Amino acid sequence: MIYQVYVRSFADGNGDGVGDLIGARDRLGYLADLGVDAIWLTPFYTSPMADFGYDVADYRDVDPLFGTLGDAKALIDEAHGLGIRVIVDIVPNHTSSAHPWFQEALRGVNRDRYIFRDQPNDWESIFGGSAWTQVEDGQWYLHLFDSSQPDLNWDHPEVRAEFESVLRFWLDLGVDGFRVDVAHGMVKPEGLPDIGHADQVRMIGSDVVPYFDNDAVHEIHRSWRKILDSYPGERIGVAEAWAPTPERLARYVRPDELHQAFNFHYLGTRWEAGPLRHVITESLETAASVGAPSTWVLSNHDVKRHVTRFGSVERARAAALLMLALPGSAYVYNGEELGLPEVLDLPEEFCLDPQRLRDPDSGRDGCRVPMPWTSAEGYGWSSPWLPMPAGWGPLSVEAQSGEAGSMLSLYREALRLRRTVSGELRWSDSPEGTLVFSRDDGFVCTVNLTGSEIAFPAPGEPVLSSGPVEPGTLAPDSATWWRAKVA
Ligand code: ISL
Repeated sequence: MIYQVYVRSFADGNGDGVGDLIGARDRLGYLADLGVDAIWLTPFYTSPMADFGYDVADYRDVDPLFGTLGDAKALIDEAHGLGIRVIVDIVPNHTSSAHPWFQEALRGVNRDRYIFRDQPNDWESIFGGSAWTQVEDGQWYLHLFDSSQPDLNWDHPEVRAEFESVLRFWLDLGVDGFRVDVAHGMVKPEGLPDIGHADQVRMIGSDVVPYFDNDAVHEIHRSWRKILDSYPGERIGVAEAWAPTPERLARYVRPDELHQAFNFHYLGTRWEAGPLRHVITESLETAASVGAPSTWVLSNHDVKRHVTRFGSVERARAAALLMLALPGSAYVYNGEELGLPEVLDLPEEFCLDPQRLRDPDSGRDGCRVPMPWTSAEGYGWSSPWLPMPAGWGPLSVEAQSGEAGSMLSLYREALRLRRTVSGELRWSDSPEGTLVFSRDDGFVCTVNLTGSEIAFPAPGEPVLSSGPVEPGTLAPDSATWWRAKVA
């Protein structure tokens, strides 16, 4: 299991209200105890923070808000000492407008490292509005995200060489891999054709938008794979790619490309047996067709937390046992193991997500509220950068740690048992609204996705359950792990 540390909100080492690398290092013991195999650190590089670090001004340094390069090195080394691998984010589709290259471009020097044109086309930014901004001399530059995130020109050899060098910089420092931001972006189609579609942003993930999932992007991933493979140990690449279908997604994890790709089809599936079974089967088959593991994810810093998406803590508990029973790799977003809900009523003045600034209904602030560590007021934070709701005491790490039935205990236990589970997934027939599958050595997982009890004979001895276990029935919105006797 790979644990996503949203650095800003995970743990604060210097008491300034913003999470940082020292804070994360201080909590490595907690993560080891939870049972994580690796952590993924969201961007901590020098940045004006217009998109909370996904706008990088210096790819080889740490922003003072998060610490120093020495802190990064110490965190990596200490994690390794605990058997935890460290994956860092790399943001290759765009830089910050504060990056020296873009500052040069504004002065008319080496503009071709970015995408400047005399006339804009009709593309819209993911965050809303035109994807083009005009500069003083009349030219326009492309930014698929915020205007402070100009898109790089990946046809330029210097861009390719620079990122290869940045990869080597972090690999030399000891990281175990990269989460590749917008891995389906980077290469734009020849001639930047108009889309001519009125509702472009809603069409992302379809074949309609020509700026994502171009075939030519795979050549970059292949060249990165060669770099990863040239280092000792296993260094991995994880694609953040929003591909229209599982087949298209599987192309990012072909044997000579990246190792994993977040399964956003799974993340996007509602709490219903039929659609979930379909997406699980399809994802396993397509990943296996290229020899890659499936990679499951329920929450991250860009989407509404799944307690809120699914509508209840019971469902989130069951969803955790379902995900952690599946073959492949699972990603857990910090706070998910505490069952944190989306914070829906953040005061407007704190909400600075560029996506929300354009569209108040789509803000990503509510899933980025800091982790409650202690039960007392402040939850272990002094003036957290986003206010933390009243009533989160019982959700804190402190409160849940010693509580047998807590969400945290469920994750800990599931992660411990998961290490003993292997083999392919085999579906069994089961009543409507339920999912039942087995793995090797008699491991069975049952899930009831309905709001009613469903009669089902116990397939073995229960070993872990998200809800009550009654003989002969599956409790509403619950999942159970069983050990059947192997003949
Ligand atoms: O394509 C999308 C949805 O179908 C977008 O969600 C897009 O892939 C996604 O927003 C990319 O997210 C990543 O890059 C962004 C940053 O704001 C996010 O936080 C990051 O996860 C720009 O760097």
